[in-house]
Amino acid sequence: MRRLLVLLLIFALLAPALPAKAQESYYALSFDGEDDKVTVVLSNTVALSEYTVVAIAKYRGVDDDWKRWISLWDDAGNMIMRFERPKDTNLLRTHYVTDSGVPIKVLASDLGIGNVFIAAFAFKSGQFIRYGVNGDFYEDVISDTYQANLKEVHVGYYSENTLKVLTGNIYYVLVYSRALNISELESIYNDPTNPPIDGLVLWLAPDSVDTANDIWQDKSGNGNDGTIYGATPERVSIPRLYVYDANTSEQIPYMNVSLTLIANNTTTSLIPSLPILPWNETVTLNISAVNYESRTISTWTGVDLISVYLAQDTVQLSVPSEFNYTFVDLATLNVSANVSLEKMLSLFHHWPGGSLLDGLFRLNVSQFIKDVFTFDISVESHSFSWVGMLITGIIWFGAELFAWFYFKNPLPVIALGRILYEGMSKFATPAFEILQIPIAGFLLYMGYLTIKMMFEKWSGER
Ligand SMILES: [Ca+2]
Repeated sequence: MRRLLVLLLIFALLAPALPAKAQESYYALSFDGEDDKVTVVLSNTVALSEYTVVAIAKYRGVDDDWKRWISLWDDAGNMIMRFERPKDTNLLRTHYVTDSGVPIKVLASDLGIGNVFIAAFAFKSGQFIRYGVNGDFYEDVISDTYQANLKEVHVGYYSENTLKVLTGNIYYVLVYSRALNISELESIYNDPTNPPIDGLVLWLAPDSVDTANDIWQDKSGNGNDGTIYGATPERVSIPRLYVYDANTSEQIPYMNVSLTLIANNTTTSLIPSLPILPWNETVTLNISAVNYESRTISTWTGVDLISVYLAQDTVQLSVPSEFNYTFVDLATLNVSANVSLEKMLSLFHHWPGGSLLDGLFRLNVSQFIKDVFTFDISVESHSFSWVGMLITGIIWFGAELFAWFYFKNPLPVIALGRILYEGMSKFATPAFEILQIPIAGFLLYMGYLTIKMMFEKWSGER
């Protein structure tokens, strides 16, 4: 009996974790640019001397009409604020009413067609406005005052008389009866699924579209549901995207991450904290982050979770442009980028002439040649010991293999070998210290063998 209870207990603990949670039913509201709209009439009028409006949307096209796609209205039928796209542009602007007029604030000058963006505008009477797009938020001090009684929020259009319907999609709307601070706006950008709830008046989200009843349900708890007139719910997939540092496994903040969808030779940017994707399709995504190498992945959008590990940018060594190779990427050679190149190369400076090795090892060939020809042999030849010669030889050999391995082409290798040969002969010929002659001979023979091997490989004899 006790054993059965223990089994039941184990099962009860495990059971909730066993079935994979299916993605919610997410919908985007698509507006046709003509007569589609979603109207929210507040269950209770809200007195505002400050407020915040946040929306996630996308322009599907540009047209020659002004599109006032979110607007707040008071109980006397006057506009309080609006988001709009001026005709023939990708601009995002806000008009907000004050006692001294209706100032305009440009939030973004080019949002691009098809890019999903998050827009925010906050007003506090007589104090400031805060605004921004996609995680970058700003504050302006203002002296304008205004107080209103919020009654209606129009989503996708302006007013019954002047529709000005968006050609695009709206995914998400928040309205607050207070001016959120910048860190709160950032927190919404980093996780739109958990916005601050203090002062929240309206919250329309992709998981609150009631397609059966044409209602966009309000998740704020205030019962301010929107009524859908004509706007088409389009099913979308919204997996969670987590982007990690490949070395530390720590999550990279969304503020530093860029996400783009690649389809039909076009790229559109998405919000990494809320990747709104086509429903149940296989898509190609590019994920990049500041100081990380980007990755392109292909994934089915029906998954709950996409985890991506990004490698930190590696040390990049420049080689002369005449080789037509811009970068040698250490990561390609599986050289750990954690080794401090500076520290390693500084060791060479213990030997006279070590700066030559330094330049050589960085593949800074032009600096190397300069060093070679400006090296004052009469002063330094005796102190340029055979140890330095030997190290130079080893590095010569290593550099040639290195170049061969990377370029898979003998030309840069031969060029490098030639440069090294010239450099070595500069030291070997005028300095008649007895040890330097056989060492120089050995190095030249080794270089000859290396280049011969490259030729054989090139001609297919190896
Ligand atoms: Ca319509």
